[in-house]
Amino acid sequence: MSTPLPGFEDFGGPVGSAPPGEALGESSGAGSGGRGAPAAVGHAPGRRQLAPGAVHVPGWLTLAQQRELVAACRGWARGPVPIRHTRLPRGGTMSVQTVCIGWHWQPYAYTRTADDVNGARVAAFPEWMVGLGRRAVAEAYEDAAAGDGYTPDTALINFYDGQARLGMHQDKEERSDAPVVSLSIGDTCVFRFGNTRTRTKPYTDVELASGDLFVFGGPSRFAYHGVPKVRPGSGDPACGLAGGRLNITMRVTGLG
Ligand SMILES: O=C(O)CCC(=O)C(=O)O
Repeated sequence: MSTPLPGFEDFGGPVGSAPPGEALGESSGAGSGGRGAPAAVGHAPGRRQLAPGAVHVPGWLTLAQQRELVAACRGWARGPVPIRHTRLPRGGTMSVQTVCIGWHWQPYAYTRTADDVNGARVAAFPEWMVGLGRRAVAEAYEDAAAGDGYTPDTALINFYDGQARLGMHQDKEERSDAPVVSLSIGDTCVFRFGNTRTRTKPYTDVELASGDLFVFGGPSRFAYHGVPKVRPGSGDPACGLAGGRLNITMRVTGLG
């Protein structure tokens, strides 16, 4: 992978590293603690349910948490599997750039090694991110038990420059119907959240800004969704990104 990433350069930290998550271990209004800690339920101002099981929580991450996540993602983007434009089976590449942790996703399966990139085993899914996922689910669903029962084991980390898009698709390679937790950092995007039957209407367009949380599970887990537009220059560089948009989706693969 040799492509420079506008707005995502100046990678920090050693290859494959992730920070201990000092800010990420703190409450973001959603409780605290790591993997073993119970996910407490906090108050989420602006929380909005788009459909049953699909919840948007604006401004869920603090700026400090966003910066830590950006630093962690920069480390993962360097390796052991570098971030890349995913190649599609019928030719062509995705405009978004992706790196995975825990499990490697390529269309349309999960593997431990990135056989379509460099054959390396992907970085481990860190404990602190499990805790973050638990707090996200608890907060979005206002249900501590839902958070406690959530153990994500993979994340797709997508970087969008101003031109990148993501077509309407379902996340359906997982053998689990546990929720998907989506965190957005940097430029605002239009996130299109549809229905479970077709990639066309009806759908709802929602703006996902830096720090926003979006969780989709339950009856919405297999809804079509996509990113038709990113708004270049809309992000605050204090989030750690000079430009572009970073999105992290945590999932439970259900694979052993
Ligand atoms: O970037 C986003 O907000 C959505 C990402 C997504 O749909 C995916 O990774 O499957």
